Amino acid sequence: MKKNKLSDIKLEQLKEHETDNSDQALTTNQGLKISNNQDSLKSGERGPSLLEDFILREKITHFDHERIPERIVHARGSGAHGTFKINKSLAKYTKAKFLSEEGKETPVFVRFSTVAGSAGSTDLARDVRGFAIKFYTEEGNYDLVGNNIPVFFIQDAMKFPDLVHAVKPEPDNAIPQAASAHDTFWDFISLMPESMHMIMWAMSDRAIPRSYRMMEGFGVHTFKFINEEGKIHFVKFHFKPKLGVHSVAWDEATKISGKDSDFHRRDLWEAIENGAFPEWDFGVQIIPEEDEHKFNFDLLDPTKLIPEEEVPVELVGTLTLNRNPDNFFAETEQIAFHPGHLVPGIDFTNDPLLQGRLFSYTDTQLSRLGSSNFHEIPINRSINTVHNNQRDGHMRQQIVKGKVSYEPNSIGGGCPFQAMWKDGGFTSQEERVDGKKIRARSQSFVDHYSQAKLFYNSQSEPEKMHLQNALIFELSKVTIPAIREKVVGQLAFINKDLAALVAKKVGVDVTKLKQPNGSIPADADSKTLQSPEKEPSTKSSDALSMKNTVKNTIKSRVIGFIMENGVNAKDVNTLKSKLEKEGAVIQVIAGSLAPVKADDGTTFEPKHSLTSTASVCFDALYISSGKKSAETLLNEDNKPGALLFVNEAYKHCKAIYFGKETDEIYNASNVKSKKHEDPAIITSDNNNSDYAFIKAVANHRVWELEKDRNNPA
Ligand code: HDD
Repeated sequence: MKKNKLSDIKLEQLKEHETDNSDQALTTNQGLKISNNQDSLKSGERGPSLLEDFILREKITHFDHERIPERIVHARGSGAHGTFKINKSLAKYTKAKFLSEEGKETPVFVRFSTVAGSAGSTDLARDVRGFAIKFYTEEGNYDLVGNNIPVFFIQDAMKFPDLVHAVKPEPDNAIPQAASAHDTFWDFISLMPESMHMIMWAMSDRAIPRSYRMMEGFGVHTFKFINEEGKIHFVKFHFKPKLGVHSVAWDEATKISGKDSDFHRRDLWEAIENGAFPEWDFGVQIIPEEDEHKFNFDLLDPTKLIPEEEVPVELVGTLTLNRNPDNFFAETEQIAFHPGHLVPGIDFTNDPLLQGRLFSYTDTQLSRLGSSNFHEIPINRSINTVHNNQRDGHMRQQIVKGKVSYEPNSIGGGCPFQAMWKDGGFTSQEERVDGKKIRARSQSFVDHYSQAKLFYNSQSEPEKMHLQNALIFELSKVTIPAIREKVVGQLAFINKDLAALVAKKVGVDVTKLKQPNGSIPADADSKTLQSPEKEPSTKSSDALSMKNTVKNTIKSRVIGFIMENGVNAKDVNTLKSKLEKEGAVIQVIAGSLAPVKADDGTTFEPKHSLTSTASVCFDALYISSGKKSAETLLNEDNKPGALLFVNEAYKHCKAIYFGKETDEIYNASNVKSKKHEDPAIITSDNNNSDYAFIKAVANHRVWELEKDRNNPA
């Protein structure tokens, strides 16, 4: 990594706090060397411990206080350091230096998260993912606290505690963990029509990503850019992963949760350790101030996105993650984000969800991190020195010299002094606010289904099927029939076929369906459930379907090479080096962890045995060439494991490459595709089979063939 100056400053700042224990004696917190860390101080060998044992007391006391409250939402997460580079200046729109000086690199820390689960919950929950970025700019910290979904469930922060209470484990028995598939969540949703757009996203494949590295990031709200002249543009922030947007199947997600519940955390960590640095293109949708009311929705409404067909995303920067944290707690856990951490040139809007967030984030850090001095924790410190008159408080670190802690002052020569706008002083954007004090929702926010329709209409057939199945799964866990009915009633406003399909599976009689407004349609077949609501201005948007994502790389994809003794070393090594050249990660899987003896006397070291892992943990499989290897994989010991691998990978539409002389495995498996007809099933007699395999892995999955392969694995 080529370090620029700002990255160096952040690195040095963190380094000051690093401790290396190599060659060091154990000490107490006071620096006293400890000679015995095994036994407490006792009155006689078999006697009681002594209160005066300050070493034992210190150790136990510190241990007793190790835990801090987990985040009320987004408790489960993983983070990494990196850089943000602006490739095309945005000076026309914003005076923010990190966005306006072309080529400038800014150090960042990014934390990804799930929302509902506890800190120890599975990574593969069906959930929204947090995508929070702290930019350590020379003008102070700028935080973009976004998600992998561009809209939100609710329009006003007033409803946030209700939403979170509804999705979290139910209060009487604390069930279920990290899941929205339960009564209280769907009860709330059924009564909140504004949530339906986000529900479409949350039930789509976006909620079960293959990797944090393969998700989009969105600022969600509309923000304001202000340039040197004080001119305003509205802006939406986007991050598009260079590896494309990819997901797993729900069946895989549930199995990965059992096999490796740290799947996303491990994936991010290993990719960075292996030098496969995750990258995103940074893009903006810019709307001139005078166009604020040009849309058929309100820009302040966080349940709406701006279709890329209406305002294209201009790609202007690159986000790269290139360094794992040294200490999870010190960095990933203690990082404190806040949408109100701004720099000059960026301001918020009157979006009522964002306005409420501006209060919540500092407030939560006070109980989570325990002190108003949380900004002094190394990961939270800005790279420019903080100068102000705030003082004292728990765990104060800064030693501010002199007598003065007030302003104005003459004793301190008037310092620290106020900075003018032209000198980088932040000024809130002047805006005429002239209205009645009112506790109400704007009429311009009353359109709850049009963009839900846009999203559903934009999905490919397999994506629609996944979304339907997700709704069926979730609603089938709802025990109260009236809630299921109400949700189906909501779905009917989006798409009558979707509603009818879900209704059938969750035992809802559409003829008796209550409409959200409480009326029961007189002659209610699925046709009469059609919504009278507004139609979306854009009918379908390519950007909303993962079908149209990047599919030209196999970088960092994990490919399992299944093999046993007698494997064809030449074939394995040739394919391995071709795949590695493209950036893929190869892991050998065998009947046991014993080295595999190849046909030429060389050996391969298995990373896994057939029983220690499962196909759900891999992107693609190679059934390694070699008759003897194939026969051994089908012996009594290995057969169930080997076939389960192949059958599950097939069911999940992954690329499988049958090497030479492995026909027996092909024939014994559930693979029904005719040779050469299925782009994901490669056999050694395919034309240019190695290349065909690379192409199939890059395609991620053949979801369009999924319907035909729901055979038992
Ligand atoms: Fe929030 C954490 C994203 C609405 C209150 N939020 C949190 C995190 C992310 C988001 C990514 C985790 C940050 C981290 O990794 O530490 N939140 C969002 C988005 C929202 C949103 C994209 C809507 C567009 N949030 C929202 C509202 C409120 C909060 C309306 C309250 C009124 N969010 C919080 C919080 C959290 C938080 C309670 C918990 C831990 C934390 O802040 O530091 O303050």
